[in-house]
Amino acid sequence: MTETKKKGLSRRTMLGSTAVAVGAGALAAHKVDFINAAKAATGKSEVAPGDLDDYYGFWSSGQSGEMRILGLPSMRELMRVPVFNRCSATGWGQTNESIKTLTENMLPREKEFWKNKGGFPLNGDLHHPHMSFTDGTYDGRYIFSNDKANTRVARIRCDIMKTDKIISIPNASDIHGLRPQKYPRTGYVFANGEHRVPLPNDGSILDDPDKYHAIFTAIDGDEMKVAWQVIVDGNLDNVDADYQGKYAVSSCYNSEGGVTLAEMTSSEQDWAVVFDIAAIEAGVKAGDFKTYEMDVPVLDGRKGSKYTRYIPISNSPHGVNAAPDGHHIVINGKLSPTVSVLDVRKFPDMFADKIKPRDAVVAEPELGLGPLHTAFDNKGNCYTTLFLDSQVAKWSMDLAIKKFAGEDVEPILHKVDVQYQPGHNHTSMGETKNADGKWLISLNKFSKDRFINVGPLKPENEQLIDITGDKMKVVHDGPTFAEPHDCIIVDAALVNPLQAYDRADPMFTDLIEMAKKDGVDLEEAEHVIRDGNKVRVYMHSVAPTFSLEKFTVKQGDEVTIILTNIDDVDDLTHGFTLANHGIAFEVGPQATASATFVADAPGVHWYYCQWFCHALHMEMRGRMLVEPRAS
Ligand code: RUQ
Ligand code: CUA
Repeated sequence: MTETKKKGLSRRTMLGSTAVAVGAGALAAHKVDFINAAKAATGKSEVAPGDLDDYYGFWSSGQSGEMRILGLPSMRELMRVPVFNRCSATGWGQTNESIKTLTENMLPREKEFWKNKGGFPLNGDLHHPHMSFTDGTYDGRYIFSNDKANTRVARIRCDIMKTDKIISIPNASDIHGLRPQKYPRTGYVFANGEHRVPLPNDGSILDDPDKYHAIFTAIDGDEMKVAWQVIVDGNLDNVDADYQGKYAVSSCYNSEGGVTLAEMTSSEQDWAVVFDIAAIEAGVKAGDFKTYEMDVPVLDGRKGSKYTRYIPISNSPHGVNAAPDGHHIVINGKLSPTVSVLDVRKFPDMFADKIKPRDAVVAEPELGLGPLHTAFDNKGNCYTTLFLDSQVAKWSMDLAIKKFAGEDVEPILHKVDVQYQPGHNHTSMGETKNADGKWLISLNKFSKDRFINVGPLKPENEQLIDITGDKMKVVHDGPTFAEPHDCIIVDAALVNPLQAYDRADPMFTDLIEMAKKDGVDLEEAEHVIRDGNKVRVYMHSVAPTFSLEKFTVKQGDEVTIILTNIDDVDDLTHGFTLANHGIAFEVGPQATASATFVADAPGVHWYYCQWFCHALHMEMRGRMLVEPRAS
């Protein structure tokens, strides 16, 4: 573990042993109960108060724009990580540091577009959170996720569970499917531009859908820069990568090239598109591309291209899921009751034109109505959500392949009812080579009658299913707010977040630079620096005080508050709320955060700490005195 974690005094210990000394007695008695409570003799999914979960669940939140962290198997919601949304609690979208993350990689046209609309989009539609991989399994570095609403991809650091990069994807429209490269490492993050738009989309082409394109993007996950893009036929939906690091596969609907629902679903046949990564990289090297926005190489991967192959699949396939056996990729039929299984070992021959694309299909079991996504255990079994049937089907990969080859066998092993209409599902470690076959989550789009009525807008329902036996067993209902499309379930041992920030964290680099120029040391800070009508107020927090009890500015000054939390105890977060100015942000132990505003209103304005930190938390406050403008 890190230095900080070792040296940091545990707040649990602090509250348990030295509570009186820090004046938090009442708080302590309450919290001590949590320590090492004996495991109650309950069902496997129940985690007794004080006991810890075995897995981290990283949950998307759809149109809420954030990522959520759950503990499994308890299904307790542990944290919300703001990404594409604004967050009133943490100040995400308001601190200078978060605004930098939200805006630094916008495209020039977006900067122009958002200039008079607050500077950046306030919403997001986060569908697919996936962890970075090394050698086919999770490595605990990052979570990557898409924003379908504003064509962006974000990266969340797993050491601090904060978003550190957001990039806009040029040339594409509405990033939907997203998956990291599994081998040798991430590496690339593959992102599907779902909707077809003109290229360039600058108004020169409008109601001429024949000239619209969907774009497949490979992002360099270390640099968070677009590496290359490929034009495809049809609309891209979901994507996954193989376990060899050679191919990515996307589901691709609307082979018709239509723009209305009737047009898009008229053909009986769509595709899985396979991208040959080495061939594309060679194409980039050889200069076989055009550029549109941002000098990103855009290769032509439409039908007939050497960079892609189009495998015919029944109408409108949806989820793409690589099995932990390393060889099979399942394409989920959606409008067809079947899933199609591709064998990646056939891809080299397919690209060499020795076999037809369709020959890469090695199984196509009929599972039920509306197959959307498939998850896997460690015994060769697959679990597919059936949206229309409101069921999960468990089936055997091996038997499905045998049946496709003509043997008289039944691949479906069991079906379980879920409540209701599942979209994604996910097994513990199931998108890695270390699938462990313990838990399955079914993310159901409707909860209907499962909970007491909360008005016309209902929660969704996420069900935990025990898959250790022959038959699946639903063991828990978990209501959620809009709209966890997708999740991953990660062995808790692989994720090791810090207890406090490292003062050398790159997040603070700009602030350290600024303080240096002002001749201020952030940790010692109690300084008000005037620079024309710009005022920089440096202070620190140590429970239960701010180092500045008051500061004075003039009406009309542009004020920047720079707050450093010098407390070094875990779970000792402070906050800064400036009353009647819309300013509020979190500052974690050993962190610095800043926010800038104009002091327009003469008078006395209190600032206070809004994160409960101490028995005297309510007293942690100070005054901003604003002198009226001389008239
Ligand atoms: S997709 S319900 Cu946005 Cu993940 Cu399949
Ligand atoms: Cu500091 Cu509450």
